[in-house]
Amino acid sequence: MHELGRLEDLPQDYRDELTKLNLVPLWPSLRAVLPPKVPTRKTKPTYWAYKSLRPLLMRAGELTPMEKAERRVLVMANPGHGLEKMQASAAIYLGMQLLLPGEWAPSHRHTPNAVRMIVEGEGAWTTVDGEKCPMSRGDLILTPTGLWHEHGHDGDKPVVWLDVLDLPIVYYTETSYVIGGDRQKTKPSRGDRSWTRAGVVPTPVFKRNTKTNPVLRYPWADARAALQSMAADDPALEAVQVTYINPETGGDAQNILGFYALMLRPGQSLRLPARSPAQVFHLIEGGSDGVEVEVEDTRFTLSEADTCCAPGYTAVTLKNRSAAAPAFVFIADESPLHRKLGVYEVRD
Ligand code: 1HN
Repeated sequence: MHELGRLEDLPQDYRDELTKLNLVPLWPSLRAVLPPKVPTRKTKPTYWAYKSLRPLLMRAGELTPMEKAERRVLVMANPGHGLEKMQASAAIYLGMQLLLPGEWAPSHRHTPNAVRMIVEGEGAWTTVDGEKCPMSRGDLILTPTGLWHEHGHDGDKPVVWLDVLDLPIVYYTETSYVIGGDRQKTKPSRGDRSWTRAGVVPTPVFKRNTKTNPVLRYPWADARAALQSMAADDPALEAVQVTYINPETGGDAQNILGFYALMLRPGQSLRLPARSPAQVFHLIEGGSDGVEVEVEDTRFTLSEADTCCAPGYTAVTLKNRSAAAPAFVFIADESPLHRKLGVYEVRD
């Protein structure tokens, strides 16, 4: 592709006239917005060590009371986008949230979709749309768009979770807003009781709901058990992975971001082919040596509770450095969004 004319090639009076009329010549910027073959990605491979982040989060617990925070979160920002943008990738927001014993994060609802991956502690809960969801390490709790949610904590030690939201893309489309509310009345669990045992549901069969995902909490014990039986049943299976789905539709659990749990066998190395969506990796459980993540010429070693991200259109290789123990990785990506936009690609 040949070089196009530059802005500087145009006479100043012409450029001034265009600016006055809110006009811009396309050709000086065409290659920037439409680069050949591979998109320009601001998303840089970035790593957040829990060991470094945790003390700062605990300090936030001393420095800022809940009334002054509403949500006490340290945002995990990708420097490629600029830290102030609070983005891990084009569509993914990541943050670590702290709730101390007895604290309460007030009820609100908003347009971005959120999930929480519980990292540490017991005794906290999130009430989503009136359903009280207990939080334990590795559980995935959904707060889909528009649903009321609040967090509380009846335990005696700090609770920390990873928030994953589609906030950047919702904000970009100028559709991001929040509504504050009162403490929710809790109702008996719906999704949790109705859906965690595959193939059987309470009698009489509850009302079908094809609009929203009926599952709000995916217990880690169940996802982990599924991975272990998959690995045991088929020793030749390379990618021992489950997708968090909406059981009503069989589709993704959420509209914009996709969520998965991957088991790496002891010593296993797994190459994930280059695909268009950016991805986030969070180590739920690993052996003592951690999981190595290789993204082009960048390499991170994830210890338990560490998180990293990779841009789209790049292959990622994961290696479980433990020869003795399996490793369990939580993955979030932009696949549902890319499929809906029609831009989803696997490159190799
Ligand atoms: C939010 O509502 C929560 O409810 C956490 O815990 C993080 C980041 C941006 C916007 C809304 C929560 C958030 C958030």
